[in-house]
Amino acid sequence: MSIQDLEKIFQDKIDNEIKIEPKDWMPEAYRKTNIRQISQHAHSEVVGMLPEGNWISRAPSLKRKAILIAKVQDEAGHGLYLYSSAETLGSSRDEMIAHLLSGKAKYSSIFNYPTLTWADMGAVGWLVDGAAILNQVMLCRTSYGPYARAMVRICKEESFHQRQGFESLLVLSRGTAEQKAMCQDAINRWWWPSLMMFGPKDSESTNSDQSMKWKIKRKTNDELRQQFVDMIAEQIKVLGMKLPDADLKWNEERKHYDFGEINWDEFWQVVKGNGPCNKQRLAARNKAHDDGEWVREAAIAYAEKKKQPKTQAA
Ligand code: BYC
Repeated sequence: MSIQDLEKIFQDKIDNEIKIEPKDWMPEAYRKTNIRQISQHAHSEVVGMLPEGNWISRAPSLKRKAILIAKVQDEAGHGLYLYSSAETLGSSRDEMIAHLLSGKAKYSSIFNYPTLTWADMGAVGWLVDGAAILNQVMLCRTSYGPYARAMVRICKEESFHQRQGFESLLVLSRGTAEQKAMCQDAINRWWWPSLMMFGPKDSESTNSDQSMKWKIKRKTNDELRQQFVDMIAEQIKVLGMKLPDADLKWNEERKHYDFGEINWDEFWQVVKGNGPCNKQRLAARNKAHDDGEWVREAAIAYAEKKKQPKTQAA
């Protein structure tokens, strides 16, 4: 079959909502884009454990501690499903992890900000997981089968994450003056970085056009960002707090909230490795990898032993 025939069969499947599976023919660029996006997503889950892990030992009660541990464990699980999904495209896990550890691979900008107070755990759950889930609900319908199926389970867990974040902030918002101030301060610091999670404006998004044609993405960065602003602008009223944007205003004509300009210089600085915690995050991942060397060695030795005939192994 000619390459044109193969491309036609591939695009017809996409147009007819048939998932692309690992053994199907696919254009090299489709394979590469999926490996890039899925591995970045996996790295984001794994690095995302760090800012929250920071508060496990300081959670204010046993209940909050148990919830936070469960959430951080969920993120590890998400990373593992996603690495497995990227592996079905021919990329090895060792290679993906090596790119993360060397700083070559990207991961979400949001995890390069520090978690300074307990209220940040609520703000991360509500805003960061809230932004993540809008993007991820769309990815449940992405065209690559193993990625779409991984996202279904991830979304179920993420919705619990977002709700627990909101509930935690709700408690603070009804607490003492000091707790209220802590809640507002966390919202002030996490709002703009959360909006950046959706990626650059559509006009600056290098991958969007092709990814939309291949139905890897179903909504553009700006569409999802607007959906997020509309959702949060309503939810904040329940908290009785304010979003730190003087330009946030309902636009009756558009039937959407207008909002202020994002600081794109800050976004690109963070993406390039110059955010407040980029170096700290990579150092923590490298240390965890080095400290885990003995586990990998033991697992390989055990696997080798299992391969030997029984008499020899004994
Ligand atoms: N940060 O052409 P564009 C979570 C890069 S974790 C850093 O629009 P695309 C959680 C982009 O990679 C959930 N880099 O790209 C975990 C591209 O560079 P390359 C994380 C960014 O891929 C723990 C360039 O900018 N979610 O839920 O079409 C605790 C141009 O952008 C960012 C995912 O990973 C960014 N924010 O669209 C709590 C979702 N934005 O690769 C919570 C999966 C853009 O060409 N990913 N860049 O060198 C996606 O849906 C898409 O990759 C994006 C970007 C919407 C993020």
